[in-house]
Amino acid sequence: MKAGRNIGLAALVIWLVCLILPLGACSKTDGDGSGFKESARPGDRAGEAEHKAGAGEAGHAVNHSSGAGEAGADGKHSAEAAEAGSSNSHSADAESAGAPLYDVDEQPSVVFYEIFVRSFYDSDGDGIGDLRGVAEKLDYLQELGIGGIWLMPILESPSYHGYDTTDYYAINPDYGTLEDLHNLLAEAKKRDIRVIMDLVVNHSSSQHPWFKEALADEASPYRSWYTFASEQDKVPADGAVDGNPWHSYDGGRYLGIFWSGMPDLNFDEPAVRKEMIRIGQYWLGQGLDGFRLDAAKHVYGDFKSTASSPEVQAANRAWWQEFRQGLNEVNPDAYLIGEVWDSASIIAPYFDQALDSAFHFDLAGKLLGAARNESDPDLAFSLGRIHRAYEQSSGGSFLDAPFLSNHDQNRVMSVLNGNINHAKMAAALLLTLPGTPYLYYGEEIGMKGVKPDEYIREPMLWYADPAGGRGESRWLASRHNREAGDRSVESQAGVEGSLLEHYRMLISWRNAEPALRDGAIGEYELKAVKDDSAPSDGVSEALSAYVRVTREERVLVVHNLSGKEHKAALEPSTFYGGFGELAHSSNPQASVEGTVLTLPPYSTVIIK
Ligand SMILES: [Ca+2]
Ligand SMILES: [Ca+2]
Repeated sequence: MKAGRNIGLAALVIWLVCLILPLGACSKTDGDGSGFKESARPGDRAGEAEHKAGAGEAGHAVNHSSGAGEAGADGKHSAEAAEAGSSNSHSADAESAGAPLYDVDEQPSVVFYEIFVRSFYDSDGDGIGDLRGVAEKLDYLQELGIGGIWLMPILESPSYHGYDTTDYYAINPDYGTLEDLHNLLAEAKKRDIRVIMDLVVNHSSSQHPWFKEALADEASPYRSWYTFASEQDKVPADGAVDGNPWHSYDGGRYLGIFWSGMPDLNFDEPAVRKEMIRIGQYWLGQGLDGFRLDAAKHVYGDFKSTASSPEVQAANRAWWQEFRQGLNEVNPDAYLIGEVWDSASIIAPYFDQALDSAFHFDLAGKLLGAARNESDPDLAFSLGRIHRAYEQSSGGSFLDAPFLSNHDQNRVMSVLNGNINHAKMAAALLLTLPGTPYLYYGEEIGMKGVKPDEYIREPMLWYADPAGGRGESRWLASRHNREAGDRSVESQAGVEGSLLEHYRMLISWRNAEPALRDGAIGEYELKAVKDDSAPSDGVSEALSAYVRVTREERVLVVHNLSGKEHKAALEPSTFYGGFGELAHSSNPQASVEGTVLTLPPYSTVIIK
């Protein structure tokens, strides 16, 4: 059932080359016979290839692609296969066998919400957000339509952010107790909200007893848990993260690629691997649903010159596979999402029996750029290509994880210069894509934030009054959101046209439409409107259209990213058939009359 399982070697090579080339190098607009225009994903390209080869019949393309898809990513093969009639799963066969209508790799999803606990909601009035506070705001998250929460680090740590752990078995007392976590997990479960937390295994805190012992005593069993060098040793100095990765102490140097306070753990030491698996098992045992794995590619990727080498990547993958296997003993359904801040070709191997999901960093910039430039990012083509790679690597079980920004990046509303229309369109793109979309707390109310890091992690604004109110965190004086005004939950909840209500609406569409929630992405070409009174010069670049498709259903998503009204003709797709029923619309002025779609400025529609 999986596309391209029998992919030809030549096609694989071309596909890999395309994957590492800059976007656009293999763009469908090239039309240069590279074969990529017809590269087959079930449900899109194959249908077109067939159509071109003259073998397509209306209503007959459904599920053809499995045959064409198996012929490989090389469109020429697909076309030949179709022309030769060798496509082996005609819809009639499929129907008689009770097979699905569309042969696609679904990505069952919920919308996740990233929370910096210190900034979210304070339950006990000490000014610091805490776990009881998160529990108190579960109703808010449920009303938003959220199905999962990612808690940034909650384990014991001396820093405000918590990415340097001093006790992997203890809750940070600022945030509460183990009982408070149990309470949060129980309340979340009642609302069908999953909870994962950050787990930081690449490094510990320099204050962790392991490291203190290793530093103090060269004979300590913990010495081999870290990496030491003498001042004279010749060691690579090109840290994978900016800055010198070696830190001097009075006995020599130690490796810490992020910061002197975060010494890297040595995963060639079997005791480290064993301990990290034990820690993962312990927290699953407490009821967590999985982990967000910090710095997943830096476990072995310590130096710039070697971090992307096949050897280092293979070592990373082997470690995460071992971790996954260990967790399976406690909960085979545990959800693992990794921070692999790299291109799709580096990410793909992590899906091989290791991670379930990985954040799509490249896509974040692309979505924000599309909203800002009011220009179609051609998502179906580029995502289709990447998802095929993930599908192969994972055997079909991967989940993409699109997002706009997170705790390491400037906030969406700042990147978009405060333009609420652009923020709405960025959200509309994000929330109509395959995979589990991740929101960053405060994004839904348009909070701003620019680095340094503290100031992209400012207290959540619950109240319109700049003086704040019960539960609002006071651990940091806001720099970018001081004047709450209309940038708060209180001022936007229930207010038509607010960013918060826009997010709620989009998530409610997603939760209501299986194709929008769980479907793969497919291409769809809008056509120019044929109208003698207004001779058309083609479809506007501001219109972005794609199909979302499960095995049983499909919907058409169309965005108008610009401030001008646009029209387009909806002609039946060879593969997906016709679309004509307006199921959801962000603007009541949007319409489908006959085959003519009219989209008001900055609007999104879902058409069946
Ligand atoms: Ca508190
Ligand atoms: Ca490392």
